[in-house]
Amino acid sequence: MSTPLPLLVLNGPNLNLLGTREPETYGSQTLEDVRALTEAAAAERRLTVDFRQSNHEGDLVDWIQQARTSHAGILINPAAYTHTSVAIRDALAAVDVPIVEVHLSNIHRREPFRHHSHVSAVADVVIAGAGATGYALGVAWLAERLSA
Ligand code: CA2
Repeated sequence: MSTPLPLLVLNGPNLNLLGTREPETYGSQTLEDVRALTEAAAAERRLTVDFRQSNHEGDLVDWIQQARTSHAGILINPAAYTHTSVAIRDALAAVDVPIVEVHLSNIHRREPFRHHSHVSAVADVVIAGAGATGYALGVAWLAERLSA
């Protein structure tokens, strides 16, 4: 049997600062902690993860485009680009793999400018408010979808 393609896990701007500020909103885990729990959730299901973070919209667009041929599914926390980026939305719409949008916080319980996501309309699944566990939940859904 051939090795399955990895899952692409993308993290948008400022998520590299996780664990350093605003623990009441984003939890106290660092992005490295989130990487570890995401990799563990994937490994339990015999999948691997390609975990990346960028503060630059173009990097995220390039990586999404590349995933068309190199990854089995995408889990993305677009961070602030959730609410602003038509470019990320369009890139995701052009990829024919399952897509999970994840947010650490419940964006609908926060400021009105966070209530709209450009990404949700092109995501298969949206998870918000489960903290870092949302990444593991997203991996579980992707694994189930890919095995179907
Ligand atoms: O809840 C989420 O996961 C968000 O995607 C996080 C974004 C925010 O703009 C979205 O509305 C919701 C912010 C990520 C920045 O995270 C920081 C963590 C610690 C210190 C500073 C920023």
